[in-house]
Order: sequence, then C-alpha cells, then structure tokens
Amino acid sequence: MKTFLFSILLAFSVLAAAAGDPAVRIDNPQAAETPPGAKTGVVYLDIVNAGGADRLLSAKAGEITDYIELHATRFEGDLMRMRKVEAIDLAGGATTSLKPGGLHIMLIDLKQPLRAGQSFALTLQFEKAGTVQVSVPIRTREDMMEPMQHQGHDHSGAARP
Ligand SMILES: [Cu+2]
Repeated sequence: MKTFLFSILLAFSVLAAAAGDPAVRIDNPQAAETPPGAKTGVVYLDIVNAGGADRLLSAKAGEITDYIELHATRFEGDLMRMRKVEAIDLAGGATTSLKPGGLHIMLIDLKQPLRAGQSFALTLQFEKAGTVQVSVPIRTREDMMEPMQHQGHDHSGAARP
C-alpha cells in the first residue's frame, strides 16, 4: 500500500514538473516596423519544441490587432505568394522557424503602425502545449534578417543570372 501511494505521489510530481516546464519555447521573436498607413505586419520567431509532435493553431495580440492569420509562403516560378494555413505542424523534438520567405504570423488590420523599439505581447495557442505568451520586439527593416516580402514590393524584377 505504501508503495502504491508513493507511486501516485511520484506520478503527480512528474505531472507538476511537466506543467511548470512547457514543452514549447519561443526564441528570436521579432516584428518588422510598418510605414504610416500600413495595415499589415508580420511576426517571425523560432518555435523550439522539446515535446512530441504539436501544432500551432492561432495567435493573438489584442493591443495591436484583432485579426491574425498563420501564413505559408511558396514560390510560383519567380513569384512569392503567401496563403493562409489553418495550423502550423511542429515536429517533436525539433525547432520550426517562422522566417522571411517561409512560414510567418500575419498581423492584419493593424490598429496603429508598428514602431521600431517598441514591443507587444503575443499569445500563441498550441494544440498540446496550450498557450505560450511572448513579448515581440519591433525592429527596423534594416535590422531584420532579410528583406521584407510584405510591403508590396517584390524582387521579381531584380537581375537574375
Ligand atoms: Cu503573410
């Protein structure tokens, strides 16, 4: 009987440890500043998933917009097009990067322009890991990793070999 109780306690402490240590961690969150009047913005981040397979279902950032979509980017010839996806699949024990030219979080109908140097709270909803909140710093476009694809200019006119 004592062994049985001990096992129960052990099981609970393992569960408690799991709850206090989310399987999903967000690295390198960043959003690009937007020019005055722009209504859309974009967030990039790395999802470090220490748990099993999961899915990112949605994102919220009520301070800046009430309307966010998850987007994927694909090439059609030289043209880069993005489309809404219902969820972003996350392999277990792997990092999924949302980055320029790939998956990203699209902020639609911004309440105000995103200004470099400021930040906003973003809440991510995962199928298994639950909600994870992260503070997203806003960067100048020069500081972003690569040129933006969301401001209406594309690079299809650039010289190609
Ligand atoms: Cu997009």
